[in-house]
Amino acid sequence: MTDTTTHVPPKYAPPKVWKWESESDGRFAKINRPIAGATHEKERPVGENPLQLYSLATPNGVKVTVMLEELLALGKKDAEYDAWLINIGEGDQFGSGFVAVNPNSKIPALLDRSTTPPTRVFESGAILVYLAEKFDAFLPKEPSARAECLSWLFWQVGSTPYLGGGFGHFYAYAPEKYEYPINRFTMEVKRQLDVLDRNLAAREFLSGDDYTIADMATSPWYGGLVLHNLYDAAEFLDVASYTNVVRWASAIEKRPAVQRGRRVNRVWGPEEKRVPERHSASDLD
Ligand SMILES: N[C@@H](CCC(=O)N[C@@H](CS)C(=O)NCC(=O)O)C(=O)O
Repeated sequence: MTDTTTHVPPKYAPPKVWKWESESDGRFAKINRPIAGATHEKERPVGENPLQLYSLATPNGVKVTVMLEELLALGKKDAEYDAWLINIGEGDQFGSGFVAVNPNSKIPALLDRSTTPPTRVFESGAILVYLAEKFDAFLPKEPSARAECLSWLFWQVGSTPYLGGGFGHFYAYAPEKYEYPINRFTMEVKRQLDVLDRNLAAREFLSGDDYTIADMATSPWYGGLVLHNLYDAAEFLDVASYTNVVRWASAIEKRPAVQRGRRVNRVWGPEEKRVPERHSASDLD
């Protein structure tokens, strides 16, 4: 990302060695920590299905529940899953059982019990690739098409932290509004939207004619921005001007599996759209 700095912020002089002020304010102050590892002993629940998902219906979580619902819609019966709620606001991601599946303490995390020994997968991009390979779906096999799909998948994984952790944090969540970081991350997010918009001008989906894991990873974030006023920023970012992104996100959102996946592990919004845990298809029917 290009640095557009022209001045040094006047007030804060970093100390020689940074110290953890656990009393700091801000929306995530209670869960942000400078150390990894579990904070408490807590067993991880395990259900009957081959796949055990530990998650929450944030955009990163929805990527995986959409993929699982898409696989089930294709008739891949072994993609049946239990989706357990990890409430990150309450610190569930720091329980010992969860940390054993994801040492990075972030949702989503997957445990595949159909392998011996069970396979743990963390990082949403890695989970999507694992499921795509296991079920032979939504990731092209031909090397050039596969490279294009993985390029867009990795683009999402590398780019979106500037949207969420950068723009979203400073524009929507930071206790005070600072022009410098908001300008910096707005510039980058608008550039990312333009990258997507130009790509989607010539293609139906991110990597070509087919809907793939690259679209599943990217649409919950940038679709949220252009269709659902994510971070209350639709007007500020002029999202309607990215017409190809709007067209692509709207088409994806109409898919029944996407509608289903978005409800899993959701504990906010309209009551009828909340499915805190999912253990069988009937939880969503
Ligand atoms: N790169 C990770 C990011 C996952 C992530 O940031 N998850 C957030 C929720 S969207 C989380 O669990 N945050 C809890 C925390 O940071 O303590 C992925 O793609 O899986």
